[in-house]
Amino acid sequence: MRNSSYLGEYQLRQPWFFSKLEVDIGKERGHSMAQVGIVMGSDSDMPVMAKAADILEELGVSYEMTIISAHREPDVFFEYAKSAEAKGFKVIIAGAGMAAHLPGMCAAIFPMPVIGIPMHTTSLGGRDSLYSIVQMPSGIPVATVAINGGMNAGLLAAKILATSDEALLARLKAYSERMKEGVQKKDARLQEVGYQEYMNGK
Ligand code: RP5
Repeated sequence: MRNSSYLGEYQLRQPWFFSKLEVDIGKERGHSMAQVGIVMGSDSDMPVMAKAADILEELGVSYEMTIISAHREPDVFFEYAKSAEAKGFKVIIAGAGMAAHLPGMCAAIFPMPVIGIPMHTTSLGGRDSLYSIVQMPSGIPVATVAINGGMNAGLLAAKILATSDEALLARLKAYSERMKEGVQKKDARLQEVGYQEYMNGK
């Protein structure tokens, strides 16, 4: 079973006026609520946001993925942000590009951590998104990852949750160990064959 919410994986376009009802139905059926809300400003952000979902799946963290444009549908956005705590989210990962207000506005409303992912853009190379997300005023923090940093956003969300979840912490440590072994394997091959054959074999 995948770890997305019981309402279905890669949940696109959620009618938020149903969300309270869904939370109640979920509780009655004994389903666990998604711990992480993944929200993006457009489906053009999906390839980057999918990387956050992928690592959460690998680590066994439940999430719910949604497309909501803070600019094009502000009413839907406000409903999402206002109901996020009641839905059981502990962290929101919000990705957006250009004048990227979605993460900051999530942080203005949602009382728990918000992680922002600035999207790469064609006109300004993602600096527009980065500055829009990282330059938050005092009092409203957004933990901003690198431009297109979907995977690190997912990992950071898992690490936040791991502060109160020992099993998840163990899975994160095992993940780090696998990463280390991967690098060591590469170096062992480099030492064995030299850089020229290493490059040819890639
Ligand atoms: C932002 O505008 C989205 O997050 C996206 O990165 C950018 C462009 O959106 P589309 O025109 O591709 O829908 O709100």
